[in-house]
Parts: sequence; C-alpha cells; structure tokens
Amino acid sequence: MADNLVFKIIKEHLVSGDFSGEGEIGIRVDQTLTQDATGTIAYLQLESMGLDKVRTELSVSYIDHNTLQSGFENADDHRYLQSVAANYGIWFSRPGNGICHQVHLERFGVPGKTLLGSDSHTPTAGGLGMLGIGAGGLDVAVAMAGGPFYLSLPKVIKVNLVGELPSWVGAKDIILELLRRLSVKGGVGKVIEYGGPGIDHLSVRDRSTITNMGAELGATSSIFPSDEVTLDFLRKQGREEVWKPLAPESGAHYDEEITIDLSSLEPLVAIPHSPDAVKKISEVEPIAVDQVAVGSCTNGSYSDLRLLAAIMGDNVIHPGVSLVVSPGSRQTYLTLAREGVMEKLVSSGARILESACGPCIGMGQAPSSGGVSVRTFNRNFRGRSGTADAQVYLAGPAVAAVAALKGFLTDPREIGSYPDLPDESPPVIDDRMLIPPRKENDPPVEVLRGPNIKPLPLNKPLPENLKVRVALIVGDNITTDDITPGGSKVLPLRSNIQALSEYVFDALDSSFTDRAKEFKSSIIIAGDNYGQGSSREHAALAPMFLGVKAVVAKSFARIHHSNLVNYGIIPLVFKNPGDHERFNIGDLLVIDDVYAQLSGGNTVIIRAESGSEIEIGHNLSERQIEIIRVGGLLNLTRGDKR
Ligand code: MIC
Ligand code: SF4
Repeated sequence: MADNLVFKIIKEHLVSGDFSGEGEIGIRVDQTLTQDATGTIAYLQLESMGLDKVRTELSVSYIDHNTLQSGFENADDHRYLQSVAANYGIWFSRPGNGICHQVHLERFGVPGKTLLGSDSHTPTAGGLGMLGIGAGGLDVAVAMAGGPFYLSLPKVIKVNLVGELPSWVGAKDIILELLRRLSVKGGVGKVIEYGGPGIDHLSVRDRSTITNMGAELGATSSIFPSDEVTLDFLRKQGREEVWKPLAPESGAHYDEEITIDLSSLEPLVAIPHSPDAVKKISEVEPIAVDQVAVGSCTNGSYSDLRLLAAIMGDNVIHPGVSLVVSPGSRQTYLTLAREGVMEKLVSSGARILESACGPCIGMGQAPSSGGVSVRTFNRNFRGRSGTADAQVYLAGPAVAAVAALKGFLTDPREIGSYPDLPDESPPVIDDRMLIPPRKENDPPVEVLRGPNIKPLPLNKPLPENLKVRVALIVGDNITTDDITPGGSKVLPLRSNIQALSEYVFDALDSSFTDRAKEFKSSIIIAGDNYGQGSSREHAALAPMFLGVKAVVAKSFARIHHSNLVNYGIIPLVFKNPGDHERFNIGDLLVIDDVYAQLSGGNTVIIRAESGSEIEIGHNLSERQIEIIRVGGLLNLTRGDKR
C-alpha cells in the first residue's frame, strides 16, 4: 500500500511495533523541546536518570511561559533550567528570545525529522514537514535519555485544500473551519496531513498556524509536505541545507479525506468558551470589545503582526479598547523594528509585550470583569485569560486589527479593501540569545536549585485491591486548565507540586482538594475527552499527590491519558456511557485484584458498597499496565537501573 507522508516518517523512525494497528508503536525521537512551565519537572526527571548528556540529535530548553517575575519563583526556575541545559548538552533559549514553537520553527525545525515537545502545540513544526508531537515532560525526559516515544498507531486524515483564500480570510479561518467541522475531540488518535493545490499559496507561517491548532482538535500531530515554499522559508532563515522534499507516495492510503474549498471561506471566530464553538463573524457581529491581544504561537509571526500594523495604518485604537501585542519571537520583533512596523504599532496605541506566551496563558493582561477579549490565540477556555468571567473570542490578525480600530468584533470585509502589503523583508538572523550546548571539555556547571524547586513526589506501586471514594464527578471536555489552572498566581508553583495541589479543580469545585485529602484514596468520574488541552503532566501529578488513584471517563485526550499512566493513575473507560450517572460524591468503590483484572483483558469490575457491580473497560497496553503496576514510569526507569 502506498504510504502517506505521516507513515513515511514513522517508518523511518520505527523502533518497535508495526502498522497493523494492534498495540503500540515506538518511534525514535530526533529532537526535543521543553518550555519553562513544564521543563523544570522534565529536567528533574532527566537528572534522576543518571546520564551525562542527552542522546538526541538536538534538544532545546526554552523560557517563554513564566516570564512575569512578580516573585523569585520564575526567575529561580529559569536559572535552574539554564544550568541543567549547560550540563546536559542542551541548547538554551533565553527569556526574551521567543515562544518555543515559533523559535523552533525558525531556527531548528527540519523536514522529515521527529520532534517531541513538553507542550501540546509542538505540532507547529508540521508547518515545515516535521512530525511534531506534544507529550508530558516525563516522556520528553525519556526521549532525551535516548528512549523511544510510544503511541498508538494514529489514523491519518487527509485534508485537501483546494482553491485560493479570498482577501480578508487567512490561515486561522482554515483551522477554525476544521474545528467547526470536527470539534475539539475530532482529531483524537489521528494525524492530519494537509495537501491539495490550495497549499501552494500558504506560507510556512500560515501552515504552522494551521498545524499549531491541530492541538485544539485533539490530534496527535498535523503536517504539511515539504516543498518549494518550505525551501524558500528555510533559505530565508539561512538554513536551506536542512531542506529535503517530502510528499506522500502517489495513491497513498488515508483513513479519511476531507476537502476544504478555500475560496468559499469567510472570516470566522471561535466564541466563548471553546475553540470549536466556531461561527461566521457575520452571524455574531457586532460585539463590543474591551481588549484585543495579538501574538502567541498561533498568530504571533512577522506576517501576522505586519498585517495588523498595515490594517491599523495611521489610525489610533478605539478609546474603549486595550491592544496588547506580543511578537512570537525575538526574530519577529527585530525584523518588525528594523522595518519600522513596531513604531507604527506603538503609534497606533499598541502596548508591546515581550516575545513570550504572556496573556495566552494568563501571564498578565487579564481582561476586565466580564470583559470581551478578541485574541489571535488558540484557546479560549473559561478563566484561562486570568479573569473568570471574561468572554474570549479567537480570530485571525485581520479581525483583531479591525476590532481594535472599531471597538467592535465585526466582519473585516466591511471596512473596505484589503491593505496593499509591500514584499516581506528577510528575517533578522541573530542567534545570540540562544546558548549552545557546552563543549566536550568544558567543565560541568553547578545546577542551581532555588527554594521553589521541590523534589518530585513519587507514587506507590499498585495495591492488590483498590479502595477509593468518588471525589469528583464532571462532564465532557474537562481541560487541563480546569484541573491545574494557568495564570500568573498558580504557574510559578509548577516546580512545587505540594503548593500546586492546593489549586486542583479550583474553579470547578474549590472543595475538591480538601475532599481528596480527607478521602486519602480517591477516584474521579468524567465524561468525554477528559484532559483535553495542554500537555502539562501537573494535571496528573498534582491529583496523584492528593491520592487520586483512577479516573473513569467516557474518553480521554491522548496526552493526558499518557500522563495519568506515567504517574500511576489508572485511566478507565466506561463501556456503557450511561453508567456515568450511577455515581455520587463520596461513594466507596472497590476494584479487587486490580493488576490481575487490568492485565487479564479489557474489563474491570468496580464494586460499590451496596454490592452492585459495574463493568468498566480500559485501553491500556501491556507496557502501560506495567508502568501502573510499579506506580509510574519514573519508578520503572529507576527499577530498570537497579
Ligand atoms: C498551553 O497552551 O496550555 C500551555 C501552557 O502551553 C501548555 C503547557 C503547560 O501547561 O505548561 C500546553 O499547551 O501544553
Ligand atoms: Fe504559549 Fe499559548 Fe502557545 Fe501555549 S498556546 S505555547 S501558552 S503561546
């Protein structure tokens, strides 16, 4: 059977398993990336593996998330990460150098290679034909130590782009259209491969906006072929030597095909509070806007920001709007500054932030109460902006520019003709904020651990019988932001699980932490797509610290499912979704001979105090059951060494 592009790359990297779709496959990881909010845990784990140096072709540690330093915590973490990177042969991208995904695309991405990142938007690299996959920090640490990355063989969806985008419609509208069609769980277990004549008109930056938000579909990855457009991008980055052409074989097999006629698209927006709540702007306008935020790993590129400036022209923003702009990378910042675009933005009233995630993860610039914020970002989960009742809309940079000028979310086509943009200038290449790995003979560096960095809690091996109480019952699409929130108050606690655990499920049910502590050993009952969103393993680690032993859900998001396993929490799946209704908070449940049940097939019997029994399933591999048996992947890795 002719191979699609995804299978071609997987074949070249396959170290275990096969293409039958049975069991897991293991793939070799060429490159890794981490960011500071997930990196501290990943490197604490790497340190515990006793290596002298990473075994990957390239690993990069980025500082981009926790950049507001309102206390010592974030700065301590940065210092720790820099010293670990120096010791283990890892590149270090200093704070101010930009958002991991954008910098990686610009400076390190290589078509046809695999990239594992401790951030869910790692598939951004698919914009240049790289297979980027998001994972928990522990999986990334294992990859840095030379271990394979395990996953179920994904289904591959071909998205055929035909026609050309009309003016005022951009790459963001393409991915919003796909989210409208497929929903936030439509991509689970799948990789999305783009093709068709429409891709010829999409730049690598456009392509990476689309692959970036494949994460919002729940997809394992998203990828474009590597073609002349890719070559042009890499040439401008001074890296054309890493280019190679990559395309699917002719007549390649796909599990599903979808066609989008680009010429039929119009400006779209995701309304509060989910990236798949997509509407035509013409259906929802006008909506008065308080804040406009442009940036993030989705739409913080040079092309996005110069479009914003061109639309604003010599005008100043509407008096009711605060416009914040965060260039996605220092390269973007410098190129725009050299071109005079930064001056234009400032003169239009933009508040320029550093090149970092910033408002996207609630690290500053929280909107006013009940405020409407139009953002070029990728997630609008309730409360993520830092304001619990803010109304966040996701749209492309053209829509954002018009909203900033008019004070209303409105169809940009109404303001007249699309601006005439001059040719793009070549990017400013200046890698001085990237610290290369230390040379072979350089002396080791002292690892600097501030008081914010606490040792990692470990789970215990699985008991013979599990006795748990129901500590929480939730519905569908619970995000990792719901489990362990972002924001400038909680993010600095990422290296201190005990402190972080006080905030688990805080916005959904502030009594959860106390209840879980009281029950000592507990279980969570959930709906579909549990744990969607980010890769943060804290959403497993902090509940584990509070005694959560298992989660029964209708279905799980991929990364969170793996993170639960990695920390020894059992992810169980309802065989009969209606059973979700049979539980109450505080119910005492017993799973007898739990290991024997897990390894004996895919049925697990949960016994209630009343004596009634419920048949539950699981989709754990033998490898995962083994991890759960010993109480987590770290215990297994350590055990292997003994
Ligand atoms: C996000 O966009 O939610 C984050 C913050 O980048 C996360 C990582 C994290 O929680 O640190 C992600 O996408 O994986
Ligand atoms: Fe940063 Fe937002 Fe991208 Fe996550 S989605 S990496 S917080 S910019």
